[in-house]
Amino acid sequence: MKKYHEILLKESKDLWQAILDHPFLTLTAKTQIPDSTFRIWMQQDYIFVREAIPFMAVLLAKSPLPLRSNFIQIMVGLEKELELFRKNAQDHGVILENLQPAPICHAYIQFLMNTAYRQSFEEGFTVLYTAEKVYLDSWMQVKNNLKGQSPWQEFIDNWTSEGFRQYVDWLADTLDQLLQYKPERELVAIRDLFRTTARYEYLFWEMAVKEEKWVV
Ligand code: MP5
Repeated sequence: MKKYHEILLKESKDLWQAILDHPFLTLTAKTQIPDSTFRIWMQQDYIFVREAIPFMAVLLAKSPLPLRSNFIQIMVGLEKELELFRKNAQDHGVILENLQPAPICHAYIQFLMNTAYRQSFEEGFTVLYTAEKVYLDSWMQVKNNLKGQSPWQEFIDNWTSEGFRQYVDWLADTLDQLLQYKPERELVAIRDLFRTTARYEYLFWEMAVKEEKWVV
């Protein structure tokens, strides 16, 4: 079986390295990330995870029968993850009520929903795989370079757990199966979605570090 996920990753090596080298991750690993920066990420990622649930629901509606139960489990996992955000928000005095998505978070969510609603299941699944793979690799990068004790340890643990790694491995295998026998025309669209998703992921870290806001 052709390992499409490896081909996609190889083609975007430059972009992947830029994500892993992003100051948000290097500063978090050095425990030098300003609290204000991490809080912005937390608030925006809370919105992102919350809105990932309807994204998954649309994918579930389009999914082949054998994958339905996986999507149900994924959605339950997201609800638990929101709980992790709420607990840490309370511990660190971060407000999660009445949040507004910053421009990049807003655009990324629109992109997720648009892909899920308007494009094929395989295309939506590609976006899902890419986003989860970025989080696994990004937080592994933090974990592997961590100096001392992080105040944000629970987030590091969440996306570097054995369970999360197995989930991302499953996404990679399933993506490979879904893409077998696809015509070249569709693979072009898949490549484009993979890269666009990774680019949004880069900008998501950037948004937190630069404190990106709507201008007016
Ligand atoms: C994920 C996330 C991982 N939480 N935020 C962004 C911007 N990208 C990817 O998704 P999940 O569902 O939290 O594992």
